[in-house]
Amino acid sequence: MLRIDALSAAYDDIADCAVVTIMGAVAAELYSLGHRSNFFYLEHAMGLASSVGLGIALAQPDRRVVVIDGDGSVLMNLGGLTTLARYAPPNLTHVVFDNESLLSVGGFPTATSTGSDLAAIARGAGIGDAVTVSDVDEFAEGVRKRVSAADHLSCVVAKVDAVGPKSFHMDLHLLENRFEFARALRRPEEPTMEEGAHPKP
Ligand SMILES: Cc1ncc(C[n+]2csc(CCOP(=O)(O)OP(=O)(O)O)c2C)c(N)n1
Repeated sequence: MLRIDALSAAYDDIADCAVVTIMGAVAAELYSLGHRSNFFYLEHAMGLASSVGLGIALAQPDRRVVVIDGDGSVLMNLGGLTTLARYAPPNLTHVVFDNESLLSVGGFPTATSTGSDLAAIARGAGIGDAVTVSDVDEFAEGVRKRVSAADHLSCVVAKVDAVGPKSFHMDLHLLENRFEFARALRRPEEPTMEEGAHPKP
C-alpha cells in the first residue's frame, strides 16, 4: 500500500476533523492532497503528535480528532500510547503509517522492520481497538467507521511501502500553520489572544 493512496482514500472522511500529523513525508503528502486550516503539521517533535491530539480531544470532546503518526515517531515515545489509553478520549483516532523506516531522514530501518508490532503494543498499552491494515480499502473503511462513530479511542496501524513524495516542499510556515489551526479550532465564545485568552503573568 502506498501512503499517498491511503491518505487520498480517507481524505474526505478526515477533512472536517482536527488533524495533527508528524513532520516530513506524510505532512507533505497530506498537504499535496489539499491543505485545510484544521490540519496541523507538527514540526520536529517526533513522538508528540498524539499528545497534541490528546489535548485537543480532551479540551473539545465534541470535535473529532485524527492523529497521523509514523512508526519511528511512535517508537520514540511509546509512553504516548499509555497516556492515550489512560485518558481514552472517544473522539480520537490514531493512525500510524508503518513503513518500517525513518523515511523522512533517509530511510533507516526501525524496530518494526525486525518484528515489533505497534498494534499489539497499543493494545498492551490499553487501547482495546488497535488493528493493523495492509490495503487501501481496509484502511479507508477502518478509518471511516472509527472517525464517524467517535465512540471509543482507536488506533489504526497501516503497513505501507517506504515511499515518500518527490518533494517535501510545503508553502506554509509553521507559525502560520500554528495560528490558523488555533483559529480554526477556537469556539465563537472563546476570547481571542488579543482579548486575553492567556492569563497575564
Ligand atoms: C526528537 C526528534 N528527533 C529526530 C528528528 C528528525 N526526524 C525528522 S522526521 C524523522 C523520521 C520520522 O520517522 P517516522 O515517524 O517513521 O515517519 P516517516 O519519515 O517514515 O514517514 C526524524 C528522525 C526530529 N524531528 N525530532
